[in-house]
Amino acid sequence: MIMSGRLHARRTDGVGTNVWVEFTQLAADYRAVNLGQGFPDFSPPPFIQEAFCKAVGGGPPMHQYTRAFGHPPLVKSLAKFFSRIVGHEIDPFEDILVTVGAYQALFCAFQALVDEGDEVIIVEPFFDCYQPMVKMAGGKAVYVPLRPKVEGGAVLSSGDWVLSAEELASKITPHTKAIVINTPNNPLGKVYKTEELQMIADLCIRHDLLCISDEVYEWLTYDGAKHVKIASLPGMWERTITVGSAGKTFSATGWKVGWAISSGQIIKHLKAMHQSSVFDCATAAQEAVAHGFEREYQLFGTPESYFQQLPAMLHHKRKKLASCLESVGLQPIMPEGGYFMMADISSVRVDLSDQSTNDEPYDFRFVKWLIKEKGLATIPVSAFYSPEHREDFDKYIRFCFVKEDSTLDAAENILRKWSHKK
Ligand code: IK2
Repeated sequence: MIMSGRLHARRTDGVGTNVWVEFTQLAADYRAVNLGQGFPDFSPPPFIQEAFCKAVGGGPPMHQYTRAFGHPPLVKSLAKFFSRIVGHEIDPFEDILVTVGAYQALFCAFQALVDEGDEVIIVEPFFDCYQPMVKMAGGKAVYVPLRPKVEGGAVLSSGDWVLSAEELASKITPHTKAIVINTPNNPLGKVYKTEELQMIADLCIRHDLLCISDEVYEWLTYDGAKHVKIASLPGMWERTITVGSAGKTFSATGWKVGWAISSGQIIKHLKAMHQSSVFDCATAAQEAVAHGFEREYQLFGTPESYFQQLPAMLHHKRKKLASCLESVGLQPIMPEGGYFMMADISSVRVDLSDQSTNDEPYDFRFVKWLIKEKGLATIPVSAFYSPEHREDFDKYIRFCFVKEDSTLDAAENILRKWSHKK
């Protein structure tokens, strides 16, 4: 019999099942209409599917290992594309690491940059993997919430959630290594304005901090909101790690192609983590994504660009979901960007006493009830908060609107039936 202490490393303590594992399984078990996990249930655009098929038919090299840190055509097209946006000449071979989705880019960043005892400031709500990744790197996560500025009325837009410069500055200590932001934000949909990014940049520069900027939804902004890269602000290129995802960019989340872009001085450390973990990513998928970026480079700013077409399509889906939620009395927070919409459930009266897990946050119990009793899957928003702030934000649930209209209609039917019975 092996002693239990020998069956695991301490860095895994407290890193249990995450919300995706639990709620994706529950949605499948109950065959729920799934507005939970953030993936499109429609196909990627034909040009990227064709690029993938062409890559697969492209002969032996497409089926073998490629360069460990990124397939050359892909790093070249990413460098060409993003140099224009960041306003800095990006070196394809020094400044970019291609990863297994944005997830692995984040993992490499935390492993490569956070030392034992370092503090990492995370803005809440945050994509939930940041916290265990900081912990596994030996660091300490320190949280600062975006707060709704309530001026005599309901919070109607993600733009109403703001970060206090004083509160953020108060979290910085001599141990602080980095600030993590996510814009457009998952789950809130906030798109940081230039002034807000400048405030964060000023603190990073003043205190010599790194910035990890998760920008996987960078092309998805609505109603005139503009995505700005913090790496493009003066003095930020050399201290920002920008994380991106082909999955979100081309509606192909299952391809799991992502990247980290920064100065070569930083990327070389992420490369060390990558080569010692996965080493290499799937060649054909990278080849297809390279074609996608080449196409988008040519069409940039035109109506044919997918980076214009996708947000235009999602704009309608977002409106459709918002009016459905409003009509059944769930107040949505209109997202300025991204895949998701949060809705306030505090006015909904539901008897959750049957939920056996009373020690869980209210929104967890509510979402389980919604899946089991009504057949509709969403995600509890307190999963995107630290344990210390979870209770303050357990009256929201998150809906993904990047779904076929028929899926949104099915969700609407469920909500309408339920609201008539209430
Ligand atoms: N960063 C953010 C902010 C993400 O939202 C994701 C993907 N999350 O989607 C699941 C959900 O919220 O329902 C990632 C990183 C990871 O991206 P990738 O799929 O490229 O690894």
